[in-house]
Amino acid sequence: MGRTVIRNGLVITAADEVTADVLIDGEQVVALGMPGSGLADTWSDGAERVIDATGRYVVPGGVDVHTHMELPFGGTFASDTFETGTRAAAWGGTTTIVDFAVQGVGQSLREGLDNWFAKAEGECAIDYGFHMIMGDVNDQSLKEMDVLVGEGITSFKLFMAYPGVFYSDDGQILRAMQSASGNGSLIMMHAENGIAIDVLIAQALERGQTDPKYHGVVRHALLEAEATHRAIQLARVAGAPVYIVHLSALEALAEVTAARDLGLNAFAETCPQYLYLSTDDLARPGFEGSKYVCSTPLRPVEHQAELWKGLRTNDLSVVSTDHCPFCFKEQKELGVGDFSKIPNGLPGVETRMDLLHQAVIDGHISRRRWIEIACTTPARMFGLYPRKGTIAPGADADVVIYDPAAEQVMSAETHHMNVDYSCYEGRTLTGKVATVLSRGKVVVDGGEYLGRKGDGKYLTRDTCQYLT
Ligand code: DUC
Ligand code: ZN
Ligand code: ZN
Repeated sequence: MGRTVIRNGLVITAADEVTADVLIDGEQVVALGMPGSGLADTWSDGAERVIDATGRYVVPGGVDVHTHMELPFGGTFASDTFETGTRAAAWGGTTTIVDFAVQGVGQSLREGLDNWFAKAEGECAIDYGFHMIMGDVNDQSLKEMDVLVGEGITSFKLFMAYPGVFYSDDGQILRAMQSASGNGSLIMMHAENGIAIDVLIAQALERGQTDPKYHGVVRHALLEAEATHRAIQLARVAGAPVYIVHLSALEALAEVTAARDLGLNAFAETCPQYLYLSTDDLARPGFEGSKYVCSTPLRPVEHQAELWKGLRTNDLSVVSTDHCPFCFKEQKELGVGDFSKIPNGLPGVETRMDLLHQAVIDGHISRRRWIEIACTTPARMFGLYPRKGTIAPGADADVVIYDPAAEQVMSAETHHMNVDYSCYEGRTLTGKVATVLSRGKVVVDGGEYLGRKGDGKYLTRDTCQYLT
Protein backbone atom coordinates (compact mmCIF):
# COMPACT_ATOMS: atom_id res chain seq x y z
CA MET A 1 0.00 0.00 0.00
CA GLY A 2 1.32 3.42 -0.95
CA ARG A 3 0.78 6.88 0.45
CA THR A 4 -2.54 8.61 1.08
CA VAL A 5 -2.77 12.34 1.67
CA ILE A 6 -5.90 13.86 3.23
CA ARG A 7 -5.82 17.59 2.57
CA ASN A 8 -7.34 20.58 4.25
CA GLY A 9 -9.81 18.92 6.64
CA LEU A 10 -10.48 19.94 10.23
CA VAL A 11 -8.56 17.30 12.17
CA ILE A 12 -10.37 16.70 15.47
CA THR A 13 -8.83 14.69 18.28
CA ALA A 14 -9.58 14.63 22.01
CA ALA A 15 -6.99 17.36 22.40
CA ASP A 16 -7.09 19.55 19.29
CA GLU A 17 -9.13 20.93 16.43
CA VAL A 18 -6.79 22.06 13.70
CA THR A 19 -6.99 22.41 9.95
CA ALA A 20 -4.21 20.15 8.73
CA ASP A 21 -3.03 17.80 6.02
CA VAL A 22 -2.57 14.17 7.04
CA LEU A 23 0.03 11.88 5.53
CA ILE A 24 -0.62 8.15 5.69
CA ASP A 25 2.02 5.70 4.59
CA GLY A 26 0.85 2.11 4.34
CA GLU A 27 -1.17 1.32 7.45
CA GLN A 28 -0.05 4.22 9.64
CA VAL A 29 -0.38 7.95 10.06
CA VAL A 30 3.07 9.39 9.48
CA ALA A 31 2.73 13.16 9.78
CA LEU A 32 0.43 16.14 10.07
CA GLY A 33 1.31 19.23 8.07
CA MET A 34 0.26 22.85 7.95
CA PRO A 35 -1.87 23.66 4.91
CA GLY A 36 -0.06 26.08 2.62
CA SER A 37 3.33 25.03 3.92
CA GLY A 38 4.06 23.06 0.76
CA LEU A 39 4.41 19.81 2.71
CA ALA A 40 1.24 18.30 1.31
CA ASP A 41 2.34 19.12 -2.27
CA THR A 42 5.50 17.13 -1.72
CA TRP A 43 3.58 14.28 -0.09
CA SER A 44 0.99 14.22 -2.87
CA ASP A 45 3.63 13.72 -5.53
CA GLY A 46 3.44 10.04 -6.39
CA ALA A 47 0.84 9.32 -3.68
CA GLU A 48 -1.61 6.53 -4.34
CA ARG A 49 -4.52 8.68 -3.24
CA VAL A 50 -5.14 12.33 -2.44
CA ILE A 51 -8.40 13.16 -0.68
CA ASP A 52 -9.68 16.72 -0.53
CA ALA A 53 -11.35 17.07 2.89
CA THR A 54 -12.17 20.78 2.63
CA GLY A 55 -15.28 21.48 4.71
CA ARG A 56 -15.10 18.04 6.35
CA TYR A 57 -13.88 16.72 9.67
CA VAL A 58 -10.99 14.27 9.79
CA VAL A 59 -11.46 12.17 12.92
CA PRO A 60 -10.11 8.92 14.36
CA GLY A 61 -12.12 5.81 13.57
CA GLY A 62 -14.60 4.99 16.30
CA VAL A 63 -13.66 2.50 19.03
CA ASP A 64 -16.68 0.55 20.29
CA VAL A 65 -15.60 -1.41 23.35
CA HIS A 66 -18.90 -3.17 23.98
CA THR A 67 -20.37 -5.43 21.29
CA HIS A 68 -21.95 -8.89 21.32
CA MET A 69 -21.74 -10.47 17.88
CA GLU A 70 -23.58 -13.82 17.79
CA LEU A 71 -24.13 -13.78 21.56
CA PRO A 72 -26.23 -16.75 22.71
CA PHE A 73 -29.04 -15.28 24.79
CA GLY A 74 -32.49 -16.46 25.84
CA GLY A 75 -32.52 -19.46 23.49
CA THR A 76 -31.37 -17.54 20.41
CA PHE A 77 -28.30 -15.71 19.09
CA ALA A 78 -27.63 -12.03 18.48
CA SER A 79 -28.36 -11.59 14.79
CA ASP A 80 -25.13 -9.91 13.66
CA THR A 81 -22.20 -12.17 12.88
CA PHE A 82 -18.66 -10.84 13.00
CA GLU A 83 -18.95 -10.40 9.24
CA THR A 84 -22.20 -8.42 9.17
CA GLY A 85 -21.58 -6.56 12.42
CA THR A 86 -18.09 -5.32 11.59
CA ARG A 87 -19.22 -4.30 8.10
CA ALA A 88 -22.04 -2.27 9.64
CA ALA A 89 -19.56 -0.76 12.10
CA ALA A 90 -17.36 0.38 9.21
CA TRP A 91 -20.36 1.97 7.49
CA GLY A 92 -20.93 3.99 10.64
CA GLY A 93 -17.32 5.11 11.06
CA THR A 94 -16.27 2.61 13.72
CA THR A 95 -12.98 0.89 12.92
CA THR A 96 -12.32 -1.07 16.12
CA ILE A 97 -14.59 -3.21 18.23
CA VAL A 98 -13.92 -5.07 21.44
CA ASP A 99 -16.40 -7.94 21.68
CA PHE A 100 -17.15 -10.20 24.63
CA ALA A 101 -15.96 -13.80 24.50
CA VAL A 102 -18.12 -15.93 26.80
CA GLN A 103 -17.06 -18.54 29.34
CA GLY A 104 -20.14 -20.69 29.89
CA VAL A 105 -20.82 -22.53 33.15
CA GLY A 106 -18.54 -25.57 33.35
CA GLN A 107 -16.21 -24.24 30.67
CA SER A 108 -12.68 -22.95 31.03
CA LEU A 109 -11.88 -19.39 29.97
CA ARG A 110 -9.71 -20.90 27.24
CA GLU A 111 -12.61 -22.89 25.79
CA GLY A 112 -14.81 -19.81 25.71
CA LEU A 113 -12.08 -17.71 24.17
CA ASP A 114 -11.19 -20.29 21.50
CA ASN A 115 -14.84 -20.42 20.58
CA TRP A 116 -14.85 -16.64 20.03
CA PHE A 117 -11.63 -16.71 18.03
CA ALA A 118 -13.25 -19.30 15.77
CA LYS A 119 -16.35 -17.15 15.26
CA ALA A 120 -14.32 -14.03 14.35
CA GLU A 121 -11.34 -15.45 12.47
CA GLY A 122 -11.34 -14.38 8.83
CA GLU A 123 -14.74 -12.66 9.17
CA CYS A 124 -14.02 -9.13 10.34
CA ALA A 125 -13.88 -6.04 8.14
CA ILE A 126 -12.23 -3.94 10.88
CA ASP A 127 -9.84 -4.63 13.75
CA TYR A 128 -11.18 -6.40 16.79
CA GLY A 129 -10.23 -7.45 20.29
CA PHE A 130 -11.91 -9.42 23.05
CA HIS A 131 -12.89 -8.97 26.66
CA MET A 132 -13.73 -12.17 28.53
CA ILE A 133 -17.08 -12.75 30.22
CA MET A 134 -16.49 -14.89 33.30
CA GLY A 135 -19.61 -17.00 33.60
CA ASP A 136 -18.02 -19.41 36.08
CA VAL A 137 -15.61 -17.91 38.62
CA ASN A 138 -13.73 -20.77 40.33
CA ASP A 139 -10.16 -21.72 41.31
CA GLN A 140 -9.31 -22.76 37.79
CA SER A 141 -10.78 -19.77 35.94
CA LEU A 142 -9.19 -17.36 38.43
CA LYS A 143 -5.78 -18.85 37.61
CA GLU A 144 -6.53 -18.59 33.90
CA MET A 145 -7.13 -14.86 34.23
CA ASP A 146 -3.41 -14.26 34.73
CA VAL A 147 -2.57 -16.24 31.61
CA LEU A 148 -5.08 -14.32 29.51
CA VAL A 149 -3.76 -10.97 30.71
CA GLY A 150 -0.32 -12.09 29.53
CA GLU A 151 -1.86 -12.78 26.13
CA GLY A 152 -3.50 -9.37 25.79
CA ILE A 153 -7.01 -10.06 27.10
CA THR A 154 -6.88 -7.49 29.85
CA SER A 155 -10.52 -7.02 30.89
CA PHE A 156 -13.13 -9.35 32.35
CA LYS A 157 -16.86 -8.84 32.58
CA LEU A 158 -18.85 -10.11 35.54
CA PHE A 159 -22.62 -10.11 35.98
CA MET A 160 -24.53 -9.25 39.13
CA ALA A 161 -27.65 -10.06 37.06
CA TYR A 162 -28.99 -13.16 35.26
CA PRO A 163 -28.89 -15.79 38.07
CA GLY A 164 -28.31 -19.26 36.62
CA VAL A 165 -26.77 -17.90 33.42
CA PHE A 166 -23.93 -15.37 33.72
CA TYR A 167 -24.41 -14.46 37.40
CA SER A 168 -21.57 -14.25 39.94
CA ASP A 169 -22.24 -13.93 43.67
CA ASP A 170 -20.44 -11.39 45.83
CA GLY A 171 -17.78 -13.89 46.90
CA GLN A 172 -16.99 -14.76 43.30
CA ILE A 173 -16.90 -11.08 42.40
CA LEU A 174 -14.54 -10.29 45.26
CA ARG A 175 -12.21 -13.12 44.29
CA ALA A 176 -12.12 -12.03 40.64
CA MET A 177 -11.41 -8.47 41.73
CA GLN A 178 -8.59 -9.66 43.97
CA SER A 179 -7.09 -11.46 40.98
CA ALA A 180 -7.51 -8.34 38.85
CA SER A 181 -5.76 -6.33 41.51
CA GLY A 182 -2.81 -8.71 41.19
CA ASN A 183 -2.64 -9.02 37.41
CA GLY A 184 -3.51 -5.44 36.43
CA SER A 185 -6.69 -6.24 34.54
CA LEU A 186 -9.95 -4.32 34.63
CA ILE A 187 -13.21 -5.79 35.92
CA MET A 188 -16.22 -4.65 33.92
CA MET A 189 -19.45 -4.95 35.84
CA HIS A 190 -23.02 -5.53 34.73
CA ALA A 191 -24.43 -3.85 37.80
CA GLU A 192 -28.03 -4.90 38.47
CA ASN A 193 -29.25 -6.91 41.46
CA GLY A 194 -30.41 -9.96 39.51
CA ILE A 195 -31.66 -11.91 42.54
CA ALA A 196 -34.08 -9.13 43.52
CA ILE A 197 -35.06 -8.56 39.87
CA ASP A 198 -36.01 -12.23 39.47
CA VAL A 199 -38.40 -11.93 42.43
CA LEU A 200 -40.02 -8.86 40.87
CA ILE A 201 -40.28 -10.61 37.49
CA ALA A 202 -42.12 -13.56 39.04
CA GLN A 203 -44.48 -11.25 40.95
CA ALA A 204 -45.23 -9.16 37.86
CA LEU A 205 -46.00 -12.22 35.74
CA GLU A 206 -48.26 -13.57 38.50
CA ARG A 207 -50.23 -10.33 38.34
CA GLY A 208 -50.60 -10.77 34.58
CA GLN A 209 -48.20 -7.93 33.79
CA THR A 210 -46.67 -9.47 30.71
CA ASP A 211 -46.12 -6.51 28.35
CA PRO A 212 -42.62 -5.28 27.40
CA LYS A 213 -42.99 -2.16 29.53
CA TYR A 214 -42.80 -4.27 32.69
CA HIS A 215 -39.19 -5.11 31.78
CA GLY A 216 -38.39 -1.53 32.77
CA VAL A 217 -40.49 -1.69 35.93
CA VAL A 218 -38.94 -4.84 37.42
CA ARG A 219 -35.39 -3.82 36.55
CA HIS A 220 -35.73 -0.96 38.99
CA ALA A 221 -33.30 1.98 38.87
CA LEU A 222 -32.52 1.48 42.57
CA LEU A 223 -31.48 -2.10 41.86
CA GLU A 224 -28.98 -0.74 39.36
CA ALA A 225 -27.80 1.84 41.91
CA GLU A 226 -27.53 -0.74 44.68
CA ALA A 227 -25.46 -3.08 42.52
CA THR A 228 -23.27 -0.21 41.33
CA HIS A 229 -22.62 0.78 44.94
CA ARG A 230 -21.83 -2.82 45.90
CA ALA A 231 -19.51 -3.30 42.92
CA ILE A 232 -17.55 -0.19 43.86
CA GLN A 233 -17.23 -1.21 47.51
CA LEU A 234 -16.13 -4.73 46.59
CA ALA A 235 -13.52 -3.21 44.26
CA ARG A 236 -12.30 -0.99 47.10
CA VAL A 237 -11.95 -3.98 49.39
CA ALA A 238 -10.03 -5.87 46.70
CA GLY A 239 -7.91 -2.84 45.78
CA ALA A 240 -8.99 -3.13 42.16
CA PRO A 241 -10.32 -0.71 39.57
CA VAL A 242 -13.85 -1.20 38.29
CA TYR A 243 -15.64 -0.17 35.10
CA ILE A 244 -19.44 -0.12 35.19
CA VAL A 245 -20.93 -1.08 31.82
CA HIS A 246 -24.09 0.28 30.17
CA LEU A 247 -25.03 2.63 33.03
CA SER A 248 -28.57 3.93 32.55
CA ALA A 249 -29.97 5.20 35.87
CA LEU A 250 -29.21 8.59 37.38
CA GLU A 251 -29.07 6.94 40.81
CA ALA A 252 -26.30 4.62 39.57
CA LEU A 253 -24.46 7.58 38.11
CA ALA A 254 -24.58 9.24 41.54
CA GLU A 255 -22.75 6.22 42.98
CA VAL A 256 -20.03 6.44 40.32
CA THR A 257 -19.72 10.20 40.82
CA ALA A 258 -19.34 9.74 44.59
CA ALA A 259 -16.62 7.13 44.03
CA ARG A 260 -14.77 9.35 41.59
CA ASP A 261 -15.03 12.28 43.98
CA LEU A 262 -13.15 10.08 46.46
CA GLY A 263 -10.44 9.64 43.82
CA LEU A 264 -11.15 5.95 43.26
CA ASN A 265 -10.36 4.09 40.06
CA ALA A 266 -14.06 3.76 39.23
CA PHE A 267 -15.20 4.33 35.66
CA ALA A 268 -18.44 4.03 33.74
CA GLU A 269 -19.82 3.95 30.24
CA THR A 270 -23.26 4.68 28.94
CA CYS A 271 -24.76 3.92 25.53
CA PRO A 272 -26.66 5.99 22.93
CA GLN A 273 -29.94 4.22 23.69
CA TYR A 274 -29.94 5.64 27.23
CA LEU A 275 -29.27 9.14 25.89
CA TYR A 276 -31.92 9.12 23.17
CA LEU A 277 -34.58 6.54 24.11
CA SER A 278 -36.72 6.09 27.20
CA THR A 279 -39.43 4.05 28.94
CA ASP A 280 -41.87 5.79 26.57
CA ASP A 281 -40.38 3.59 23.84
CA LEU A 282 -40.69 0.46 26.00
CA ALA A 283 -44.36 1.34 26.46
CA ARG A 284 -45.12 1.61 22.73
CA PRO A 285 -48.42 -0.06 21.82
CA GLY A 286 -48.81 -3.74 20.98
CA PHE A 287 -45.54 -5.61 21.07
CA GLU A 288 -43.52 -2.68 19.62
CA GLY A 289 -41.95 -2.09 23.03
CA SER A 290 -40.02 -5.36 22.70
CA LYS A 291 -37.74 -3.60 20.20
CA TYR A 292 -36.50 -1.52 23.14
CA VAL A 293 -35.86 -4.32 25.63
CA CYS A 294 -32.25 -4.32 26.80
CA SER A 295 -30.52 -4.55 30.17
CA THR A 296 -29.89 -2.33 31.96
CA PRO A 297 -33.27 -1.05 30.74
CA LEU A 298 -34.22 2.28 29.23
CA ARG A 299 -35.19 4.79 31.92
CA PRO A 300 -37.74 7.63 32.17
CA VAL A 301 -36.74 10.57 30.00
CA GLU A 302 -35.58 12.68 33.00
CA HIS A 303 -32.51 10.45 33.35
CA GLN A 304 -31.14 11.65 30.03
CA ALA A 305 -30.14 15.14 31.21
CA GLU A 306 -28.14 13.61 34.06
CA LEU A 307 -26.36 11.24 31.70
CA TRP A 308 -25.42 14.12 29.39
CA LYS A 309 -24.12 16.00 32.40
CA GLY A 310 -22.10 12.95 33.45
CA LEU A 311 -20.54 12.84 30.01
CA ARG A 312 -19.53 16.48 30.28
CA THR A 313 -18.05 16.07 33.77
CA ASN A 314 -16.27 12.80 32.90
CA ASP A 315 -18.15 10.83 35.55
CA LEU A 316 -19.19 8.90 32.44
CA SER A 317 -16.07 8.49 30.37
CA VAL A 318 -17.07 6.25 27.46
CA VAL A 319 -20.04 5.78 25.15
CA SER A 320 -20.16 2.25 23.76
CA THR A 321 -23.12 0.53 22.15
CA ASP A 322 -23.75 -2.83 23.88
CA HIS A 323 -24.64 -3.81 20.30
CA CYS A 324 -26.69 -6.99 20.72
CA PRO A 325 -29.36 -7.10 18.01
CA PHE A 326 -32.32 -9.45 17.85
CA CYS A 327 -34.83 -9.32 15.00
CA PHE A 328 -38.39 -8.37 15.86
CA LYS A 329 -39.71 -11.31 13.85
CA GLU A 330 -39.10 -14.63 15.61
CA GLN A 331 -36.50 -13.34 18.08
CA LYS A 332 -38.11 -10.50 20.06
CA GLU A 333 -41.37 -12.40 19.41
CA LEU A 334 -40.13 -15.19 21.71
CA GLY A 335 -41.43 -12.96 24.48
CA VAL A 336 -45.02 -12.47 23.31
CA GLY A 337 -47.12 -12.93 26.46
CA ASP A 338 -44.06 -12.91 28.78
CA PHE A 339 -41.69 -9.92 28.77
CA SER A 340 -39.02 -11.94 30.61
CA LYS A 341 -38.58 -14.12 27.52
CA ILE A 342 -37.79 -11.21 25.19
CA PRO A 343 -34.10 -11.47 24.28
CA ASN A 344 -32.29 -8.50 25.84
CA GLY A 345 -30.42 -6.24 23.48
CA LEU A 346 -30.51 -3.50 20.87
CA PRO A 347 -28.66 -2.83 17.63
CA GLY A 348 -26.31 0.16 17.61
CA VAL A 349 -22.79 -0.48 16.32
CA GLU A 350 -23.49 1.45 13.10
CA THR A 351 -25.21 4.49 14.58
CA ARG A 352 -23.09 5.51 17.60
CA MET A 353 -20.75 7.97 15.87
CA ASP A 354 -23.63 9.76 14.14
CA LEU A 355 -25.83 9.92 17.24
CA LEU A 356 -22.96 11.41 19.22
CA HIS A 357 -22.26 13.92 16.47
CA GLN A 358 -25.91 14.91 16.76
CA ALA A 359 -25.17 15.57 20.43
CA VAL A 360 -22.56 18.09 19.28
CA ILE A 361 -25.16 19.75 17.04
CA ASP A 362 -27.65 19.77 19.95
CA GLY A 363 -25.10 21.37 22.31
CA HIS A 364 -24.75 18.47 24.76
CA ILE A 365 -21.02 17.98 24.17
CA SER A 366 -18.17 19.65 22.28
CA ARG A 367 -16.60 18.23 19.13
CA ARG A 368 -13.46 17.21 21.02
CA ARG A 369 -15.53 15.51 23.70
CA TRP A 370 -17.36 13.60 20.93
CA ILE A 371 -14.04 12.14 19.83
CA GLU A 372 -12.84 11.62 23.38
CA ILE A 373 -15.82 9.52 24.53
CA ALA A 374 -16.21 7.60 21.25
CA CYS A 375 -12.58 7.00 20.25
CA THR A 376 -9.79 8.12 22.56
CA THR A 377 -10.95 7.18 26.05
CA PRO A 378 -12.24 3.75 25.05
CA ALA A 379 -8.86 3.08 23.41
CA ARG A 380 -6.97 4.20 26.53
CA MET A 381 -9.33 2.44 28.92
CA PHE A 382 -8.74 -0.90 27.22
CA GLY A 383 -5.06 -0.63 26.35
CA LEU A 384 -5.25 0.24 22.66
CA TYR A 385 -3.94 3.82 22.71
CA PRO A 386 -2.18 5.44 20.84
CA ARG A 387 -2.43 2.77 18.15
CA LYS A 388 -6.19 3.37 18.14
CA GLY A 389 -8.32 6.35 19.15
CA THR A 390 -6.33 9.28 17.80
CA ILE A 391 -4.73 10.78 14.72
CA ALA A 392 -1.04 11.16 15.41
CA PRO A 393 2.25 10.04 13.90
CA GLY A 394 2.58 6.30 14.52
CA ALA A 395 -1.14 5.66 15.04
CA ASP A 396 -2.94 3.15 12.86
CA ALA A 397 -4.48 4.98 9.91
CA ASP A 398 -8.05 4.38 11.06
CA VAL A 399 -9.52 7.64 9.84
CA VAL A 400 -13.02 8.90 9.15
CA ILE A 401 -13.73 11.82 6.86
CA TYR A 402 -16.98 13.16 8.22
CA ASP A 403 -19.42 15.52 6.55
CA PRO A 404 -20.85 17.59 9.42
CA ALA A 405 -23.56 19.20 7.29
CA ALA A 406 -25.04 16.18 5.47
CA GLU A 407 -28.51 15.12 6.58
CA GLN A 408 -29.65 11.53 6.91
CA VAL A 409 -32.82 9.76 7.92
CA MET A 410 -32.26 6.68 10.09
CA SER A 411 -34.04 3.56 8.90
CA ALA A 412 -33.89 -0.23 8.84
CA GLU A 413 -34.32 0.11 5.07
CA THR A 414 -30.92 1.73 4.74
CA HIS A 415 -28.85 0.52 7.69
CA HIS A 416 -26.39 -2.34 7.32
CA MET A 417 -26.87 -4.16 10.61
CA ASN A 418 -28.46 -7.59 10.23
CA VAL A 419 -31.65 -6.73 12.05
CA ASP A 420 -35.15 -6.00 10.80
CA TYR A 421 -35.85 -2.75 12.67
CA SER A 422 -34.21 0.49 13.70
CA CYS A 423 -34.69 1.92 17.18
CA TYR A 424 -34.57 5.36 15.56
CA GLU A 425 -36.76 4.78 12.48
CA GLY A 426 -37.49 8.08 10.73
CA ARG A 427 -35.22 10.21 12.93
CA THR A 428 -33.23 12.87 11.05
CA LEU A 429 -29.58 13.41 11.92
CA THR A 430 -27.15 16.06 10.82
CA GLY A 431 -23.75 14.65 9.90
CA LYS A 432 -22.72 11.58 7.98
CA VAL A 433 -19.67 9.45 7.34
CA ALA A 434 -18.16 10.22 3.92
CA THR A 435 -15.03 8.05 3.80
CA VAL A 436 -13.59 5.46 6.18
CA LEU A 437 -10.04 4.15 6.20
CA SER A 438 -9.10 1.08 8.19
CA ARG A 439 -5.33 0.82 8.63
CA GLY A 440 -4.85 2.96 5.51
CA LYS A 441 -7.28 1.06 3.30
CA VAL A 442 -10.47 2.77 2.14
CA VAL A 443 -13.37 0.60 3.31
CA VAL A 444 -16.26 3.01 2.78
CA ASP A 445 -16.40 5.87 0.32
CA GLY A 446 -19.24 7.93 -1.08
CA GLY A 447 -21.95 5.44 -0.18
CA GLU A 448 -20.00 2.44 -1.41
CA TYR A 449 -18.58 -0.40 0.68
CA LEU A 450 -15.04 -1.29 -0.40
CA GLY A 451 -13.96 -3.38 2.58
CA ARG A 452 -13.43 -7.10 2.75
CA LYS A 453 -14.09 -9.67 5.41
CA GLY A 454 -10.86 -10.99 6.84
CA ASP A 455 -9.03 -7.66 6.52
CA GLY A 456 -9.72 -6.87 10.18
CA LYS A 457 -6.89 -7.96 12.46
CA TYR A 458 -7.09 -9.32 15.99
CA LEU A 459 -5.74 -6.86 18.58
CA THR A 460 -3.86 -7.88 21.69
CA ARG A 461 -4.32 -5.18 24.32
CA ASP A 462 -2.24 -3.57 27.05
CA THR A 463 -3.79 -2.97 30.46
CA CYS A 464 -5.95 0.07 31.26
CA GLN A 465 -4.03 3.30 30.79
CA TYR A 466 -5.95 5.34 33.40
CA LEU A 467 -5.01 3.68 36.66
CA THR A 468 -3.44 5.75 39.40
N1 DUC B 1 -27.55 -6.68 28.18
C1 DUC B 1 -28.23 -6.72 27.02
O1 DUC B 1 -29.09 -5.88 26.78
N2 DUC B 1 -27.94 -7.71 26.15
C2 DUC B 1 -26.94 -8.66 26.33
C3 DUC B 1 -26.37 -8.75 27.66
C4 DUC B 1 -26.64 -7.58 28.52
O2 DUC B 1 -26.05 -7.45 29.55
ZN1 ZN C 1 -24.40 -6.35 30.51
ZN1 ZN D 1 -23.32 -6.14 27.00
